[in-house]
Amino acid sequence: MLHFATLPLPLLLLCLNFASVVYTHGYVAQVTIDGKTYQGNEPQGTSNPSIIRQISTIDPVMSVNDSNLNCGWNAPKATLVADANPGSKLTFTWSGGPGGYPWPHNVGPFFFYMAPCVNTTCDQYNSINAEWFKIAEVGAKPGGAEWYQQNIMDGYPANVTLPADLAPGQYLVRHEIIALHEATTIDEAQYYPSCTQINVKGNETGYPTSNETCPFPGCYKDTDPGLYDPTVYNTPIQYTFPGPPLATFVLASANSSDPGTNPTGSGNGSSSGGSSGADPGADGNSGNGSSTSAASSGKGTCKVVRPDGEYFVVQRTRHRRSVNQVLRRWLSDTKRVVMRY
Ligand SMILES: [Cu+2]
Repeated sequence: MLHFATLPLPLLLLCLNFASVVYTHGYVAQVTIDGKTYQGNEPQGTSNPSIIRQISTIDPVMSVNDSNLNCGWNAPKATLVADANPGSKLTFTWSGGPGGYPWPHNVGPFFFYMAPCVNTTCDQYNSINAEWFKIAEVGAKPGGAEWYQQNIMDGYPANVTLPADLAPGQYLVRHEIIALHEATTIDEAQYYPSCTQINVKGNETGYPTSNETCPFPGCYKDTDPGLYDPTVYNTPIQYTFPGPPLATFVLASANSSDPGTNPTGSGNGSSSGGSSGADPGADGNSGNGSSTSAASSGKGTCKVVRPDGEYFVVQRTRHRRSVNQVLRRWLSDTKRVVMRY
């Protein structure tokens, strides 16, 4: 049902009188490895040399059986491979899409998987054959009032530390956000996978066991409690991560390598304890939130945000009527509408 009365009237009128709608999801715009920055390519944008496999759309993958669940929508191999080491710190900066919008969701976990690029280098590796192991899973913050994904919406990167015992070789790092804001219905979880190509140096020996790996698609089932979750809005958040368990060599090699720069707490926020070195939202020095508010507060634009984080940016055009129809339909499945301007 509609609750337009909760909108400040002048802003509502602005939104309904201007037009053209941008509906954002997101992609990985940038990765840093031990402080060195690598740019990603915008979906549909120019394909510059990169270590991040370029996806074709910011839209989510919507099925656990979709081959795009592997490395994201239609992602070809990337041309570069970046050096890294056991214990390297990786940060992943998300964008809501071309134009500098922020990541729009804040309900659900995020993950870091790895897979060796078997018998070749990662710039030549077809990831559909990959056997993935999990090095980090990040869910609710301590206390269970909100998810660490909120930090990404706030413009902070998602961080992970590579296992201290990781064996050398070329690997894909599969970083994935799962947005659960509509996962009270089966098959409505949104998957945002991304693959980054790295070459791990050193002479460590850590490796997963075969029962700790699985392919994508294949690691998830649509009935997994962490993917179909009628209680996802209950607090404190109770959550069961989907997919394989954290690889035991990751748990065994976990140490106090967290540099402690995270203002919102350290660790991975998961109930599995220890491990993983995921340090979500650590420093915030590469966030994209500030440019976003500037972009969306320009003359003739406004942004309508639902409590679950989905939002529209509305801009001035001539197609007023169709935009109004879309907006009404979109607002009608939320209980409360919040304007962010
Ligand atoms: Cu989205």
